[in-house]
Amino acid sequence: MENIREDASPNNINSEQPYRTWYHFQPLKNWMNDPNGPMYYKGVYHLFYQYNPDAATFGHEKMVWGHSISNDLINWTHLNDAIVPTIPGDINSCWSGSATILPGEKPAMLYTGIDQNRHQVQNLAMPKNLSDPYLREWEKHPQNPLMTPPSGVEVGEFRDPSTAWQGKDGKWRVIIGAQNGDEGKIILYKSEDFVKWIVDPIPFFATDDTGVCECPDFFPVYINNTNGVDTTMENSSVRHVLKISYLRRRHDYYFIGKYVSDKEEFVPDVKYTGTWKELRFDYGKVYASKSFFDHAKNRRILWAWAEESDTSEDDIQKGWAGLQTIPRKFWLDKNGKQLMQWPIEELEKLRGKQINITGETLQSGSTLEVKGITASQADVEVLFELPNLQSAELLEPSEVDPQELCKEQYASRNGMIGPFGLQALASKDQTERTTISFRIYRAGDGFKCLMISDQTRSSLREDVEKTSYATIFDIDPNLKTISLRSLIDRSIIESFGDGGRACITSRAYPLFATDKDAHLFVFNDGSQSVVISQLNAWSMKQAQFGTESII
Ligand code: DQQ
Repeated sequence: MENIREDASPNNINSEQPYRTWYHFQPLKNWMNDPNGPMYYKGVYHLFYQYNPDAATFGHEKMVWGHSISNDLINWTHLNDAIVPTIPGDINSCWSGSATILPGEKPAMLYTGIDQNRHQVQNLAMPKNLSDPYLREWEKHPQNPLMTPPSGVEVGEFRDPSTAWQGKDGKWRVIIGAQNGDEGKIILYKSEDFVKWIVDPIPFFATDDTGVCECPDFFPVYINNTNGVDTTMENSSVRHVLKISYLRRRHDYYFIGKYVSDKEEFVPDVKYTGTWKELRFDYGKVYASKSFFDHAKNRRILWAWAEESDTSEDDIQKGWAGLQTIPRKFWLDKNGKQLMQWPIEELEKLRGKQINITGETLQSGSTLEVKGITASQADVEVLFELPNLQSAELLEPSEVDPQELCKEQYASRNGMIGPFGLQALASKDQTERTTISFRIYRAGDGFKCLMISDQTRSSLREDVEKTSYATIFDIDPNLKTISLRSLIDRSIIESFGDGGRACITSRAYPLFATDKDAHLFVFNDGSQSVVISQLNAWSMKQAQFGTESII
């Protein structure tokens, strides 16, 4: 890209910053949270994000939209902030929102403003110059705000417009997260011209006892096809997905269901239960995710904010806080019951030196070091060959909250098949390590796999949060192998189990296992041996992060 300076890249910063990442998206400094308005426009990918330009902490009065561009979603150029408080309708902050590409390839950003009364309202911003593929300048619509809190919605809990879509009647629809008391709501608005919006009196979706629904995302996914599809598609070849970020739980949940625009109705296949059984994109530390349809490559891509787990004082000292996950392609599983995810293929361009291990048996209690790569920045894919599943221990009761299974009473018992997996960001003596493991159970008539990212020994520092994360999923009784891929990047580990069926992102801040002192191990603590059918691990090169020179 022209006019790009690389001298301000984080590459220089990294040597003194063991937790600053090499290939995950982050601004040069300060606080970042939600991804906003990701899109592809005239050959360029755009990512906007919630940003505090002044500090490494959330800016209560001055959040703006940071803006970066890329050719490949991996190497980025940071531009000037795109949307900043300037009008009464956003003078106290520009909060999250989404991009819609209007006919004639015109991007339109609906975003939440915190207005002069500290009420939450929805505004529209459009690019000043459509012939600039970088969309450097944005202007706000003179009629802003276009939506103010409707009745039955708290004035301070009405936010995060989704990407809009057109119903069969040609009218635009958009959903907005809201709250009334304990009830979480998703409010639907309709418009003919994208400026005058009429509220639908019946909430599009509502959940009791959840509190505010943040960052709703609503889009179709193909049945039996991994390609993505434009947000407006509505026919028998697709199902619909509604994603909600529930603030009280700090997790993103999604519902698969049927959408009928004539009736303004979304009927989820499974109702919200508020239990551990809810579907989630990621069972680890991510929040406020947002997807977009990448029409250049016909795929739907998910971005999500990976929050810090260290203290606010640490963030101030580091000078930054917040990462974005590696963009993930996702699609509906063949079973129609869940989404599958995989890091975008472009990431593989950063793969450097490769190590391969084939056909190695891991006896009970054994650990094998994966040597020869930069273990603090790596991409690891392992395929484990499983013993006969009948030898797995029985899970009783067969339905247990996987978070419970991480606790001492279960975890201290070594299993028959597993735990086995990876120890990442580990010190040589393994006293520090983040353990990503599988454990197989017989449960009822079938089999289940428990996937855990165990953070309890992730750092010898005492002042960082070390919550472990877990999920459990059904596996085929004839399953012979199971795969694990982990993207390790200094203070973040994104793990994808069983080809993207289960994902867990964790943050780790090792005291000793940093840079050249970080190690990677494969291990098996189950009574039965497992075989490393194939392991490939790559050192990861740094992604390029530049800033645009002032023109
Ligand atoms: N973050 C934004 C809000 C949104 C929340 C403010 C979710 O718009 O609800 O930075 O993390």
